[in-house]
Amino acid sequence: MPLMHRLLKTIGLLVVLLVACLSLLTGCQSQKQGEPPAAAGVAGESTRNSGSAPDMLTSTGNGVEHETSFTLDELKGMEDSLAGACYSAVNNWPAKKYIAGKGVKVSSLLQKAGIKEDAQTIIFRAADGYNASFTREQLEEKRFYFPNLMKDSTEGAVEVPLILAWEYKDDTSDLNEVTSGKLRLLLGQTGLNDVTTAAFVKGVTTIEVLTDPPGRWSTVRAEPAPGKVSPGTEIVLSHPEEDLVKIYYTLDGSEPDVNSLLFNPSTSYFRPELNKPIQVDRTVTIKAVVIGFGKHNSQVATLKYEVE
Ligand SMILES: Nc1nc2c(c(=O)[nH]1)N[C@H]1C(S)=C(S)[C@@H](COP(=O)(O)O)O[C@H]1N2
Ligand SMILES: [Mo]
Repeated sequence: MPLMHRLLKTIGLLVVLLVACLSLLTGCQSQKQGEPPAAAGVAGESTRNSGSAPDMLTSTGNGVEHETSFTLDELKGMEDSLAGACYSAVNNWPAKKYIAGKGVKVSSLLQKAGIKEDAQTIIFRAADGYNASFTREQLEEKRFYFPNLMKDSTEGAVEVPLILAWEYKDDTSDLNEVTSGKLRLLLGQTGLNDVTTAAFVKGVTTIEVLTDPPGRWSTVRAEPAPGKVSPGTEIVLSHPEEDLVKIYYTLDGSEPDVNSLLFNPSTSYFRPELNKPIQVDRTVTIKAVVIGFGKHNSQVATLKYEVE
């Protein structure tokens, strides 16, 4: 029956169109990892980036088989490697925010450059001299978008890839609002307390991949030193590079990690008053670890305070 046939075809087409429209409207959460981003935002680009030399992104260093350089247009053409996602982030103020962005997956770029098995340190360098350094583990570990970051809940967490984004927007979780800009590194959080914004390098020009060992953050310092203390003693944890690292600790004897209590939510130059001493009223063991981009986690310090 040709009429029936045509009717079914029309309905089928309508359904496809409807699904396409819906997926555009719902933005971030519906966009699957690895799915090429929709074309929204591309239109305004020629006016925003007019005149300047083509942006190049170079992957180099003794940790790759061959140096690779790509123009922005070449990056945009890597259809199998594109991704669009929302990112949750916490900064050193400390404030929380969302960033939506579209770009190319860092893992794909490193593959194209032939990242070596013994590559250990990856540095993202920007034109202004700013850079962010990662251990290989930090680059490859699972990172998430926490849609309920503002409610301090991990509910609905979505794993998101590291990308170099050419379209993005701060303070939104709506992928439809992104606009063109210089290549920016976007990454997810390993936990709700993971302070990541310093690693959101703007204007990335070079990815340097090195076989050099990244080293390990030194162990946390504690003042007063562990031992017998009077009730109400305030323990201050510190680190020689305290503005580059976060100190996480537990009071229940468990191993500290990025999901533990955060001793220094602020850097020393923002709101140091938020980095509160730990008051000890009864015998307690503080276990503390130092975590920061570019080096392996410190050894865990086990600090036992006996209250007499
Ligand atoms: N190229 C470059 N990228 C950079 C920085 C910088 O100084 N230069 N500052 C970083 C820091 S410390 C933060 S907190 C964020 C600030 O991003 P925002 O301006 O979008 O808030 O960018 C990061 N990326
Ligand atoms: Mo920052």
